[in-house]
Amino acid sequence: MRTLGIAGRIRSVQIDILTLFPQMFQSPFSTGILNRAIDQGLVRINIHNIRDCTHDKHHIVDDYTYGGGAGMVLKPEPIFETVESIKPDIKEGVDILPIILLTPQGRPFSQEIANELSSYRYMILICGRYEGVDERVREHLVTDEISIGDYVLSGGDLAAMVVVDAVVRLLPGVLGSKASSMDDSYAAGLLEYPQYTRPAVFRGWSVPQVLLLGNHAQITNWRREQAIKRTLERRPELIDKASLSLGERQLVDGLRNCLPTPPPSNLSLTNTI
Ligand code: 6GU
Repeated sequence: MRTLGIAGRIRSVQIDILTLFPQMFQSPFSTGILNRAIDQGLVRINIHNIRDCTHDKHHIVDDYTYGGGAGMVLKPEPIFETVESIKPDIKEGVDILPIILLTPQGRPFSQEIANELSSYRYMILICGRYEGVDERVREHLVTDEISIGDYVLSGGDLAAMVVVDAVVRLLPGVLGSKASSMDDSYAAGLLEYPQYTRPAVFRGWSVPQVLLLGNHAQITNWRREQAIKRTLERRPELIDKASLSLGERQLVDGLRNCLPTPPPSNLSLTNTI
């Protein structure tokens, strides 16, 4: 589904987030680009406290794990009920509504998944917690599971914020055209080239001459070459998937032959400054 309506008018996107810690979302969603996107009505974000859909006196959301073992498990009822309370709000596309569980067991989040999600008008994000969520939520409620990397967080909340940030900045009208065209270079699968601002000489360190001469073709070439070199040095696994011209492929082959062998990964955090 496209987010652009008839005559290219921008339609807003609605994201509903289920969490046990609604207060965590306040600051990230009230600053910067996300805040502006919300103010401009380009995205509507509703935060739901899962605890509000409990019916017992103590508002219990978790329970012991069947079969024994450490850690509590999120109960299914409040999660199902919260999602069911949101659905009537969603007029069209309820049949293709993504309901995403944020969990370390999910598929690894990427720019590609952010692009894919940015084409939906509605989505529901469920923040799991690392001890676990009742498996029936996975089996009978969610349509997708996402992880933001191979490390363990105490809950899916921070992961949901990461996903929302990456998706919202792709929505039409959220970034100015300048910033979004910069994104194209990332979409090409390369790391960003080095950037400089004034002064031209800082503590004796000069900005590369090519950037000061104003020859735009040369600057474009230099930046592209720097982006390729940097990607090859830091993320060689990205290079094969990047969209490169024939000439650029030849440059890569040349660089591969003269690059020093990378240090063992346990040394890669040290630098030479
Ligand atoms: Cl989505 N949740 C948790 N708890 N830990 C994570 C994660 C998600 N992604 C990476 N680590």
